[in-house]
Amino acid sequence: MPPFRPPGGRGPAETVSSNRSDSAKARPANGGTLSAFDRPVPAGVNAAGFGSDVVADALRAADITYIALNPGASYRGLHDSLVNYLGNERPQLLLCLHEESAVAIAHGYAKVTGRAMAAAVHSNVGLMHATMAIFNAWCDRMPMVILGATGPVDAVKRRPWIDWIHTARDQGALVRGYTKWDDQPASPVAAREAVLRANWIANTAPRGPTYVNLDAEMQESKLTEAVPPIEAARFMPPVKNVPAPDLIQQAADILRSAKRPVILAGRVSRDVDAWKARIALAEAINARVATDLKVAAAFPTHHPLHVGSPGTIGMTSQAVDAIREADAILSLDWVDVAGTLKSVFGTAVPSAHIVQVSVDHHLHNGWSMDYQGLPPVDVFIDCEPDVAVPALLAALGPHRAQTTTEQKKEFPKLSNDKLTVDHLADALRKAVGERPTSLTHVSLSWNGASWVFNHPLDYLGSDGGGGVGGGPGISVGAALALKGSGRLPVAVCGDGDFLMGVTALWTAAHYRIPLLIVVANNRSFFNDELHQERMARMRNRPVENRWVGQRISEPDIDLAAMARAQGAQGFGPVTSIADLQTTFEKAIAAVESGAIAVVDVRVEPGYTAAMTAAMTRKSE
Ligand SMILES: Cc1ncc(C[n+]2csc(CCOP(=O)(O)OP(=O)(O)O)c2C)c(N)n1
Ligand SMILES: [Mg+2]
Repeated sequence: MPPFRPPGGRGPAETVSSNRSDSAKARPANGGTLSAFDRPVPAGVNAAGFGSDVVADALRAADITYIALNPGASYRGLHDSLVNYLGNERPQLLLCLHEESAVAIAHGYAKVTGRAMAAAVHSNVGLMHATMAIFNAWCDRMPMVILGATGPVDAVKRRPWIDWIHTARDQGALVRGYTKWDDQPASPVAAREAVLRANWIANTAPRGPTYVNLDAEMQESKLTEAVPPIEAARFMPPVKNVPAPDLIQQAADILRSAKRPVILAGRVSRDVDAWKARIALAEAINARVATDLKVAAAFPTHHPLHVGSPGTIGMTSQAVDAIREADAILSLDWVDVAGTLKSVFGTAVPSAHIVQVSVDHHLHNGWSMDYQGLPPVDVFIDCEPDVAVPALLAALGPHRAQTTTEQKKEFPKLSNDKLTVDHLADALRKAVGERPTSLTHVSLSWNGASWVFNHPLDYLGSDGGGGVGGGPGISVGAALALKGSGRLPVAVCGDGDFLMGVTALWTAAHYRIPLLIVVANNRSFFNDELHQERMARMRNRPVENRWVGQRISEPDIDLAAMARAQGAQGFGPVTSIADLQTTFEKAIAAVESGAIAVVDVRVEPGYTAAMTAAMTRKSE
């Protein structure tokens, strides 16, 4: 096969070829519209001449569209190759003001597309900045290729002082506990293989971040001989796990004979056909379905079979009751089956038959406990839910969709005359109206009953790792992937989350990535006020001191000004319920004209009853 040439492009003599670019273009949401930004003058380079040119070719062949980065001398060779050899296209650099937002942007992009983009972070220090965001992506099982650099590994080549402090013997050790794979290749050809492997492993379920650490000397070295081209796609074959037929049959038998089955709809894809198949399965067996705000939309929340409303911590009483009464439970890669059962049954083991569909165990390791407790499972199906659900439907045979008597859900009642997060959600819902909308992030104070999820892109899930500060960057990355899709990306961030990740906004402003960020600003790290309240109650100490070391006031921070300072449009602070909807309408108009807009809404502190109850548990 001849080497791939970009259509109408300059087409340097690449050292890898790819036949995968056409399929990439066919994806509906991949943000492929930033080509007008940051155009370098043509460098006239048309053949790989340096080690990092080979790495750049490999990134293009791996179909990496964007590299979110914060720059550094450790990868100045690669940076030059991306700009002057590949012309800053496929992949295109996205400048970020902090490594944490570079990685978060890659995370958000993967949440929409299901595919890895790259993030580049400088030596040990950039990687140190990136770590929390990498952990978030790991816990969220989102693919990305992280490029790093070190060295020169050969001490003789190091500049005094700075190259020494920025060289580490085992830099990958910083992130090995929460990446799927890492490598430090010693030659351009080995680096090419490492990039293809990193991309392949990241995109293969269970997905997650991978890290390739590029020796500065290897990048900057002149190629002494031509690198023989390879056909990249053959080194990244698609991997599919197929369920064992006898286990599917056993699971179908359990579900068919169950009187009160429950489906826990967890980590699933953004695919519309898979969404419909889950609905068909639930209707076929008349299963009640619970969903979870920790992960993206998995089932229509206003379907009669959906129980309660989704939450992040703590479930609604309807979901708890359904699980308590269940005689069969089907987990579609639910994030925490053991914890959910514990919150319903305590230490007792439920008598319901439990079917688990998951590939997650393939990446559990000894460093991170994010794999959660070990649940009792009667039938374990080792594949992704998207594959298992149609197989289960087929094994169930012909069936008639059953009707259900469950009541239609209502939005939260707005009894309080103080401005709460429920008021915020109510006005936002009305301002958004009929527009297709993707909630890219929600605050801890968000009430899952406030919104209808009716499409797999309606909600994209949480930060994954509970690392506060991920919301803005993840939302910028998701908005990048949604750009041009006709969907309105909307993030609802806590003020603590917003403030920690606020510089991600500049990247959206610079590349004209439309996004609405609403800050549920309770002027506090309120989550932890509840924890201090709990401590005070347990120790019989004054509860009224719970705010000390938690409140973000005196001075109040002008969040809209922080947005404006970076080229975003800032609205608020909104302090009255009456102003909410009109302010959101103005902000949405700004977003629809291509801007990133931020609305600061001053809300009363408070969480849902289910969340508060789950958080303030007694220590056991
Ligand atoms: C990086 C990081 N630091 C601290 C915490 C502990 N923590 C959990 S929630 C929270 C408060 C977040 O504040 P905000 O985003 O304003 O949400 P609120 O609880 O006020 O609704 C904190 C500090 C964390 N999870 N991650
Ligand atoms: Mg807060």
